[in-house]
Amino acid sequence: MSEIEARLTELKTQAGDAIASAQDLDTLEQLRVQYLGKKGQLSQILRGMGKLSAEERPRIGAIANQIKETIQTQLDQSRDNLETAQLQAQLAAETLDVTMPGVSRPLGHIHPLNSIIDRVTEIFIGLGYTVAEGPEMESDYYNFEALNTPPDHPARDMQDTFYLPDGNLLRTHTSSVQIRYMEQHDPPIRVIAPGRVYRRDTVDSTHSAVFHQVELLAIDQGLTFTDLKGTLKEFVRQMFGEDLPMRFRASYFPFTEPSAEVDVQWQGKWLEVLGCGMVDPNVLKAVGYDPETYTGFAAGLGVERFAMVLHEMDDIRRLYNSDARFLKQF
Ligand code: 2NM
Repeated sequence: MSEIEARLTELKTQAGDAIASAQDLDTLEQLRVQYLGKKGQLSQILRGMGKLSAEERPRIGAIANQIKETIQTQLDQSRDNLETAQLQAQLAAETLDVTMPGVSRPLGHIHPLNSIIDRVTEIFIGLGYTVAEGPEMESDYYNFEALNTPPDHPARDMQDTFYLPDGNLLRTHTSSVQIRYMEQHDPPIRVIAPGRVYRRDTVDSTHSAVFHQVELLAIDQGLTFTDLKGTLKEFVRQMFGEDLPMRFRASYFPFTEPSAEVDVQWQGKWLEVLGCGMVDPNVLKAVGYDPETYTGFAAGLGVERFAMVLHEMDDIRRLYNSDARFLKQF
């Protein structure tokens, strides 16, 4: 074996060992330059080829080429392996545990009372009504006097109404809003007044000193009790999703004449759901409407009562406890 052939064989062994033990891509690149680079060891050995005889030169050339290819193949393979290992290591380091419970960010929830108010409001907006609001602290005038409620009426009693030290009071119904609205608008009007109202009731499973009402009012020429019945019938149909049997029982409110209470037959039972009537001429006069020209009807419903009936709740106080486990059901 010629000296050059021995050096080539030695190079092949050395390169193979070095490449096999390379641990990273940078080392591998250094080895490539060291062995196969322009000034690398293989080139250096081949520079001595000039001294070879004409017969030896092709044979040694072939061996050199083969060694070059072998080293190149080893470099390629090692690079593949190292790249794969690097990727595996990166993936392992970045692993996400997709079974880990997430951080829960619960959404807020519409309170069942507000969702009833929203539904009632939507129905009356569909019937052409406007929504009006007014103060919860009211004067005696808007809460009682303008509503034809005589000074000796039991509702005006200290026992039934929260009076404030300055002579004002907490409104006992949203009819006060209707009075304010009528003062500001000429007929015809159609308006609803949803809101919070106050009464000095002893709290139990069906009573609360603070509760919510929606009252409706329509004033126009020629409105009759039949218009009232038709309006309430359509409201009940939309609210309960079907035509339920209804009955009107004669009743009394200071601000309506005649007055009635409305019962609806729901799941076999008669439930009282509304109070209503034709607006008393004295109320129309109080806001400057001519009762000879205009008539109107009004009705009021208790929001808590609707919530309890529709959701089969047994205790009104659940609506005020702010226990999300209960409230989020509705
Ligand atoms: C009810 C029952 C009957 C009512 C009357 C008025 C007003 F302002 F026009 F006089 N607003 N709401 C009314 C009538 C309310 O609630 C049970």
